[in-house]
Amino acid sequence: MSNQESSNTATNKKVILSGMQPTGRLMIGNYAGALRNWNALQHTHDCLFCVVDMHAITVRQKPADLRRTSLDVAALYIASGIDPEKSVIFLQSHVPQHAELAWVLTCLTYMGECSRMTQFKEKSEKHSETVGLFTYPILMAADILIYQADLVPVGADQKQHLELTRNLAERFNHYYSDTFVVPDPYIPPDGHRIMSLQEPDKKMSKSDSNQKSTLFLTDSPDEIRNKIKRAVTDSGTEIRMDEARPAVSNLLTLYQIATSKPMADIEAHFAGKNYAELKSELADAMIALLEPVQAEYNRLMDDKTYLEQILKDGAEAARRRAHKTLRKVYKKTGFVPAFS
Ligand code: ATP
Ligand code: LTN
Repeated sequence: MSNQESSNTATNKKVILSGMQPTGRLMIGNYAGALRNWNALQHTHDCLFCVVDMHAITVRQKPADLRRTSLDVAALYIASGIDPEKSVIFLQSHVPQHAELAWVLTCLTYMGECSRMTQFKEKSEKHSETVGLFTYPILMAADILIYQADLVPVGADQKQHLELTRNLAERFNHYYSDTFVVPDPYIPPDGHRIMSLQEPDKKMSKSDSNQKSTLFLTDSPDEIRNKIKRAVTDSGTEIRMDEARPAVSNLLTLYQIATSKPMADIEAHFAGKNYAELKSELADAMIALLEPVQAEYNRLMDDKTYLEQILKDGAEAARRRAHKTLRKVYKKTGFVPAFS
């Protein structure tokens, strides 16, 4: 449990921090596994959502792509319902305190703690084994601890990083004195894992090289219809959830995301129908789900000044909060305050 109470004494709400990497266009898995829950949480919690562009460069990025995708991700946060009046939305690189805290935490982290991270092992097989990839989880810990977050909504693959974050917070608190809230992971009760449309035993990913595998939030109705039509199916004809038939189960899960209906009703609806009918109805439902998101996204991209203002205000609010924590940390560490 937390060593300290939630830092937001003004609102008495628990603080939530989460983020996504701008490593590609957002897709339906990001919506189902994260954005939908962030949306719900912002009504009851004090939420900060960042676009973690500094994490994205742990894997080589083309500068023009990174610039475009970072704004794209921010616009899609807002278009899918994250309300800038309720939540703080910002780009990680606009708040230098993340990197500054990360350095202090780096000096408290043992080599073994980073080298046992499974995501590091997986990513360093596919990409250059840089020190940035190695210390990635320490920057993530800084993202969280700098805002004294109580809860961190993440997918199961991030639990190990959260564990390190907790250990670092406890280590700092123990060595210096109580400073950080020790955050808990928040694994959503109805978390859905969306699988690739082409290889249903692999998770859908925004950076998959095969674009047919992924339903992007900005895909046109034709693209959505075509990708769903070409999605692989399993043997057998029955349309119901079945662990042994990941392809049909994935299509049904997507239908549930798009319609918010209970799975039992969905299975009853498709009883006796065929794959073509399922795919056609799923495409209709997905197009209807994404239509308002895309309309809002297009509006935001057409008027960049509004988006830029939100990110400017978000970064200012985030910097104010981050500065408070960093000042305490520097003082406790023994750094001489800057002379004015
Ligand atoms: P990359 O392809 O760059 O590894 P990704 O698309 O797999 O990225 P992340 O940026 O790692 O996704 O994740 C952002 C958020 O979206 C996380 O909270 C993660 O749990 C969620 N998420 C990602 N992919 C899926 C998926 N297929 N199903 C459900 N949730 C997902
Ligand atoms: N590692 C996370 C992205 C991320 C994050 C964070 C999530 C970076 N910093 C802080 C929650 C809180 C990912 O790859 N999904």
